[in-house]
Amino acid sequence: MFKKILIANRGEIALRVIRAAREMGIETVAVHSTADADAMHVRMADESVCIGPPTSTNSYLSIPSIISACEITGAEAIHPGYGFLSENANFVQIVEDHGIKFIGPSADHIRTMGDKITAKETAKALGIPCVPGSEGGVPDLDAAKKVAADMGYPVIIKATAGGGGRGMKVAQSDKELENAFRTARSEAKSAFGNDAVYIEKYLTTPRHIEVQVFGDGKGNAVHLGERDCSLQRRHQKVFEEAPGPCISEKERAEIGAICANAIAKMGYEGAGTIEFLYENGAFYFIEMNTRLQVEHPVTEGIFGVDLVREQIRVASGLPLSFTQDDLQINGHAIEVRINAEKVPQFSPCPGKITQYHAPGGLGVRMDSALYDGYRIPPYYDSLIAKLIVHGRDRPEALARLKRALSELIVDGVDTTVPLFHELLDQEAVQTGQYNIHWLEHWLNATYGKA
Ligand code: MV4
Repeated sequence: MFKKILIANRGEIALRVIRAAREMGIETVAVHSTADADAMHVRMADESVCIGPPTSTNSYLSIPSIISACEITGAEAIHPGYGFLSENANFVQIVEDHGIKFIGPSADHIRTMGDKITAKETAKALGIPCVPGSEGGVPDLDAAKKVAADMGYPVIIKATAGGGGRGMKVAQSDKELENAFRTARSEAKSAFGNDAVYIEKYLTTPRHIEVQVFGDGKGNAVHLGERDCSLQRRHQKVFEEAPGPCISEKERAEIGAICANAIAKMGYEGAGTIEFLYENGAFYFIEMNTRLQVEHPVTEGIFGVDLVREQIRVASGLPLSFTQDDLQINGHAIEVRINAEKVPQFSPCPGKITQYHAPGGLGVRMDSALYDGYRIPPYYDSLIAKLIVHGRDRPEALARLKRALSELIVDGVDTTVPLFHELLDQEAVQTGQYNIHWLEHWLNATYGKA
């Protein structure tokens, strides 16, 4: 096992990794920008290294600075958290070239899944059900029209270098396709420097269901069920739950086995998420994320496992500490993302926290790097806390969430907390009858079109 690891991240996820490492008897190195000198992750780690100025490009994204911090402190491995360098295959290559272990999948697996056309081809070859669409990339408008004619409208054009909702265009007809295809291509070129696009049948009212997988890099893999992350605004998730309220035990076992088998066959190492759209009882692969996700705690809640501990274990060459048969779902978990943002515009709201009080009690977990008097810097993501609740069933989890939110105090900045109080009063949220469009429709109906 490693004696010391470096966490190439900040905020709540840096604390999350430090906590797992400490329980395993591993020393931790925090890295930070000058804007984060007073941040909680710096205080909580055993050591820290300043890696640059406030802007991420020159600090949390600076590969030379992070490698140097590793060499100076003698850290043997790097945990990337999520975001920043977590899915950067080039970074992984450089880390490994320096004899440092990257806690996560290989550069090749990250590269394969980062290119969405290759990802889909790989998924298909491994037996994962995919959205009907073009075989690989679509070279020109004529080819696009042929694919659309075969499938029928509506269709969606996606950039291979996109993902997470960036670089997509929907077309309802041949007429619209002309514009959509040209725009998708040129936007992909300017945004990603890669104009390759592909086409899929556009699913009109799906849910976003993602399957948590874990591989040991030696051909063994398990799945940890699904999360429903359909409540999103502009491709930013706001509320996530596990298990999915509309997924049966049979469906879970089937899609889970397909995903675990695929991960085993790939020889994938570490945590991964296979994203699906779910409509009319069928799963359709869209993308795979080769990192630990923000919403991983809901899966931890229902399975009672520490996913970061497992990431560190497999990175050090140890086997997973559980088998598929050991994994049983217990109850229901929900996470809400608390952002320093003003609702309904969701405009960032950095500033000083004048009073902070975290909720507690049975089944309540608060993952946050906030403290009384902390100044939220304006340079980074606006996520300031994740409130995760666990209950014996979904109604209990919802009641617990409402109770925990009522205990929470975050003063000094605007947050998304009032939004969650309102959301919990909505029938669609109470019954779980929502899809990927529900939140935006509700926001428009409640606050007016932005
Ligand atoms: C789709 C789709 C409908 N049909 N693909 C958006 C994020 C990216 N991961 C894929 N996305 C979508 N792909 C087909 N064939 C609708 C979306 C989509 C969406 C997906 C998940 C969660 C929220 C979403 C919001 C708008 C569109």
